[in-house]
Amino acid sequence: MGAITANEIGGYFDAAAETMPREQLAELQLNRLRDTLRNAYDNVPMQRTRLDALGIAPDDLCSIDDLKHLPFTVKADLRDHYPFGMFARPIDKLARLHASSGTTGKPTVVGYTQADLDTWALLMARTLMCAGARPGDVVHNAYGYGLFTGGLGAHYGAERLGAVVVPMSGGSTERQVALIMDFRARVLCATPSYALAIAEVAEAQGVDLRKSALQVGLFGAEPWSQAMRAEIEARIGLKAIDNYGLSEVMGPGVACECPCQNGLHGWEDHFLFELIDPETGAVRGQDDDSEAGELVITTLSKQALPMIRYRTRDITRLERARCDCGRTHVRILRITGRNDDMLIVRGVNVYPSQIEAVLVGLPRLAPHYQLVVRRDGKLDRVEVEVEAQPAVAADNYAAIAREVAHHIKSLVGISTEVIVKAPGEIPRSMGKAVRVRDLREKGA
Ligand code: DLL
Repeated sequence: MGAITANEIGGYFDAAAETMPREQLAELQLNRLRDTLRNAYDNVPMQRTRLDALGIAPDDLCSIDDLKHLPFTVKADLRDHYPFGMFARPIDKLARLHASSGTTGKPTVVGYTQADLDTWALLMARTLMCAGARPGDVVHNAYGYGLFTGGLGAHYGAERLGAVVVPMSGGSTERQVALIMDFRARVLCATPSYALAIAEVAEAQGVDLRKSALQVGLFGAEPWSQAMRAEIEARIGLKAIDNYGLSEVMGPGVACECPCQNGLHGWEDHFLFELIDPETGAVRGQDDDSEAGELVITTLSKQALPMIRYRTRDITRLERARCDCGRTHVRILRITGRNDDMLIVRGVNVYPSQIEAVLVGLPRLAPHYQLVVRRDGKLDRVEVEVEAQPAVAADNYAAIAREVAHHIKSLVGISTEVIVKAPGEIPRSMGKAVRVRDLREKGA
């Protein structure tokens, strides 16, 4: 893509908020944090019990720095108080519920008042504009609609921006390609893995998406590497923008890159971001932001589900220097992965995205892969299944596999068994891609 134009950078949805001087932002945050704590204390029995046990009253809060004395909230708290026990409003005061798929145990349920939905739409409109979308754009929304927050989150944000939203959801990929072309979509919202699946189907149909009207892609909901970004940008011919969020604190619209693509602006007038040491829970000071840690988020404006120091399990770094786009909010650097997805292979900690960074872009491989984790006695063993490009003869698969294993060993530092598969053999995702098949529990 070409150089960043002034128009791309200069587009603020909410200039006063996005470029607010830091001192003013700090004052706003403290006031909102007090209100949030009061809301949680008065209306969520579990939060009141926790704060009482620590001898903390909402009015004790003197500065944002006091945040570190507040207790963490974790995913298990939502499960333990399933379905509505963490809500600060009675169910008849809510306007919507969303829930995680809950692969293990009960799903986590999140609720919104109408005011929460309005804030969400506003922040998602801000996010879309930050990414480069503009009022009047056709926004092709391929995030899944339903209990997942991606589809409806992007939908209402696009409407609030004044864009024209095409509510596609995931699936019917051939139809997606046809409508992107026919409706002249300028913006594509999807998980990065699904964007790639759309590109692949388009190529198989002989459609060149690089000649479509698409210019901006808002991709998120799963970890993806810089290599994957380059691949998507080259194949679809758009600027691939990373956006981050999670249902427990809202959904998409928590943080988004601007066209500078150097970190995701976290909307600090509505959320507080901290980094902690995932082992000890100790807060990293602002001087240690360059060291990776677990992201902890506190909501500042949510009514139905105020979240105090929610441990996201997401590993990242923070950048506080001001961005060239003029926004003053902290930048969250690319999420390396989730703490739960970290593999420990012979003592080496590895995230799937590090392996992705090696695989994607290798000339004879397609950017589709899965990691299979097994246990050999006490040691974890990782098999890397990756697809060959269609032009590669099957006779070469074994030699390519040896070469790729060598690359992974030298760049990531772990020994893996690489299995090169024929085109189409790795399952394609319509939403969040399954990158790891963990067979350890099953004793395989
Ligand atoms: O994935 C919300 C979302 C929808 C974000 C659409 C962006 C776009 P959950 O299903 O609750 O919510 O999953 C949240 O997904 O804790 C991260 O582990 C991961 N995740 C989300 N965005 C990114 C990203 C939505 N840009 C969980 N990079 C989070 C890496 C991401 N991981």
